[in-house]
Amino acid sequence: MKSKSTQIKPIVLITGATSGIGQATAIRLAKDGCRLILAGRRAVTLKALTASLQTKYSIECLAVPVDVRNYSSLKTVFSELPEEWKQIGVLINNAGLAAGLDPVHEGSLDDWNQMIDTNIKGILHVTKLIAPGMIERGKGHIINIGSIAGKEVYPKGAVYCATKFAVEALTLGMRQDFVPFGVKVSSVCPGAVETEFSLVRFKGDADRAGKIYDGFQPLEADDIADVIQYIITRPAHVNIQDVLIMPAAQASATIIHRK
Ligand code: NDP
Ligand code: 8X3
Repeated sequence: MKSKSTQIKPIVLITGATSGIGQATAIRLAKDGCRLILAGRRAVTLKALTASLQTKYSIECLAVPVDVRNYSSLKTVFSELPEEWKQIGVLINNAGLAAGLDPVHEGSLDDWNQMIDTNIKGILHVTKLIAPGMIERGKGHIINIGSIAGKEVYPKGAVYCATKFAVEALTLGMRQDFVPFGVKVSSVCPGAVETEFSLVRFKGDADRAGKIYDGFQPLEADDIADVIQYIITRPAHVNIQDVLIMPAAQASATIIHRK
């Protein structure tokens, strides 16, 4: 039977491509022959990934070492892209993090600023720079990585959850703003995925991070890459608006069945 998926090979910009979901998505889309722009702060990791994807999959791939919190450096980097890289067809707003797990009265201002500036303002910064080209061309797709934490709040996670609730609102708002211009907007909202996420949240405490995934099988970054690939290969008239994807053993933000 003929597949209904669209065989497009767009230029795809992935933020947060140095690890986890972003990296898995880069690999998945490289296998599909997409041209990739990979962004993240760790320049060495980014360049190594870019080189390996170019060699392994014979694709064109550009490393863009940048911090999504810094609007002016993003503006410079994207305005200086070589002409042949400017027509970005798909933007995957994935860069994000949780910092700390504390009740609000014990939370750290630095953690709050980092989460708010990365998870909310980072998406806005990148979208503000990339969406106008899509609008001008009447075509494009933006995928925001939300979370179960953007649908349910859990104890000690108020600020991280607030940033992911904001991602939910931004996705809906962008969808409304961009629908007249033929630009699709989707969100993918995972439950627990085993990546560097918990190690970052607990500031390098590997024991504490590992315990998050004890006794059940979490999602893998590849599971999320699968969903992203599915979303961006739908026919032009289809927009997958929101996907909530959970480990089989996780029923809600707080209910995980551990053996
Ligand atoms: P990882 O920690 O493995 O990856 C996070 C990525 O974000 C890294 O590539 C990191 O790159 C990048 N990043 C963080 N801060 C910045 C910044 N200021 N500027 C640019 N890049 C940045 O975690 P995940 O892959 O799990 O996380 C990806 C997304 O998925 C996040 O938005 C997260 O909130 C979300 N998510 C994760 C879940 C999970 O359980 N793991 C579940 C639900 C959602 P670098 O350090 O090089 O800058
Ligand atoms: C990441 C999932 O539940 O740790 O967004 O917040 S959770």
